[in-house]
Amino acid sequence: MGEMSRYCASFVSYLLRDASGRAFWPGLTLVLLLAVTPSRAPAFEAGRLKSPIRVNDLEIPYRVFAIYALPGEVLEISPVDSGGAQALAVNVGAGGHAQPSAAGWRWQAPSAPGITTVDIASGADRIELNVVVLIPSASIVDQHINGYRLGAYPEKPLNGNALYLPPDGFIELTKDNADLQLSPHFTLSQFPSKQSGDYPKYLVLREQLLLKLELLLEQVNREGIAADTFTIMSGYRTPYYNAAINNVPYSRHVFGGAADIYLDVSPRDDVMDDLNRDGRLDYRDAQHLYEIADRLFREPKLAMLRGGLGVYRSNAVHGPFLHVDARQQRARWGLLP
Ligand SMILES: [Ca+2]
Ligand SMILES: [Ca+2]
Repeated sequence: MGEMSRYCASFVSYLLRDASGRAFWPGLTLVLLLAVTPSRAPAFEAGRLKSPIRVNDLEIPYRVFAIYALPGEVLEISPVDSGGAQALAVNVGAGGHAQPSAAGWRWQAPSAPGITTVDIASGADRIELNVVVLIPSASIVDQHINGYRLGAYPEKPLNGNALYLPPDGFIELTKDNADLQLSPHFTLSQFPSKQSGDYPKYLVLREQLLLKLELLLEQVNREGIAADTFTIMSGYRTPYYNAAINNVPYSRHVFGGAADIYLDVSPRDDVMDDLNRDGRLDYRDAQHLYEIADRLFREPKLAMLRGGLGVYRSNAVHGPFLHVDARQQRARWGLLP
């Protein structure tokens, strides 16, 4: 027995017996209480602002968030509650410029691709806005950017919907920026296409997808499942990789608007946890996640994020998972409960 366990054993024995060696009931009660009190995971911290800010049309309720801009693009940054430019103090970030506008600030992105952090103070809130300045699509040569294979986007958008237009620009993912925080609980490293190939990698992401994932993660925690992120089994897919796995060309994954996710905390073993606590790991656990998501995105105030949800069972190469996407219209498919 080690020094520490000897000490613990004699401490327990001291609590259980009084000086004359008889049972000591208050001590026994204390030992029992310590034994049955579950150890608590730290409470989930959603990372929300007291008052959200708006960047163009996007409402951002988080203290850290990434948005995407082309070189030199101008963004309108304003408080959601009134107050205009006076309500926000904007530290423009390397290479950025800002000037007051009617609603808040007009911020102009640097002319070179890269990442610049705009620090914004709004009352007692501090917001870290990570602006990723994209590599313009004009850099695509023969379906590659900088040697990374993209493949070809469909030439015409699906049903004329602008959400299905080829991207204007791409995020450059390097070893150095992989830990970039996209939102309070997700980093850039979780989203690239799963194809082989070294850094730099290139991808696109839609801000609405990160808003959806954050809202769902918060709700999952509210319903008693402690988790600080989802595992992103598949986030962005290049058209090349998407075709290689025989998926439909207009998949939301190739437009950066979809993620196939599962929750893997206990045990952390690269597959979904037994979320419905029936002692089995199967598609019903993906259905459990679906039910939380579907209930959440039915809320009228989240109508903009109702989008797509699909439930998938396990197969030879993956466990059960939930597909989440940020298309505009509601779509539900797969093994629905
Ligand atoms: Ca697991
Ligand atoms: Ca289960």
